Amino acid sequence: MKLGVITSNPGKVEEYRRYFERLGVETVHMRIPYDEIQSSELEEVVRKGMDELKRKGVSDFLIDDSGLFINDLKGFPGVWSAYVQKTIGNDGILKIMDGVEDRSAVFKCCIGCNIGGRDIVVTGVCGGTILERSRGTEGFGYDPIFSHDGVRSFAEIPIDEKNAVSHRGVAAGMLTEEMMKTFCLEGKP
Ligand code: ITT
Repeated sequence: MKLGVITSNPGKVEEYRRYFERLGVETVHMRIPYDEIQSSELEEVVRKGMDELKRKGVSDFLIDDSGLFINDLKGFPGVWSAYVQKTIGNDGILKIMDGVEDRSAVFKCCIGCNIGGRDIVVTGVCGGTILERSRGTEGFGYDPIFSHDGVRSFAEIPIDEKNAVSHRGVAAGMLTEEMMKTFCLEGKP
């Protein structure tokens, strides 16, 4: 089975490749542009993106819209995570969070997958905290400032460990379960 991973983010591609290879699902990176509408819901962005890609004749693919939701900032940067990462970046977030006591945050990942003519949309979450300073060189985006265990940042752990606990790994597990239910695939999520 082959699944196109449609994204501009090579970090996501590698996480999906590592997740799905042990299940015997081959992932292929595809760069097909689609509109990411402005919405307060990740799932709406994903569903609109899937519709556009299907209209273009693309099939057997997944797309992913993710975001970091910081509780003290009322969910900011949330659906604006890509823009905020490109503009103020992790240093900007650390500045805003300077002196803030409640450092809890949630990463969310909504995956939309079109496979065998069927659409599956799932959302995975991972709770954690915003660290006081950037740490680590692995991963991408907000990984250096987010910790799921309060000790190490996502940029300090190997991909397989991140996949085992992350929003994307949780969503990929939900997707795999749905795929197995639908197509009786062998293996475990
Ligand atoms: P595509 O939309 O092309 O897939 P993107 O990087 O813009 O790529 P998102 O909109 O889903 O992806 O991501 C919003 C931001 O959140 C962006 O800056 C990402 O780098 C960041 N992000 C997403 N998942 C992340 C993760 O697992 N770890 C750290 N940062 C992440």
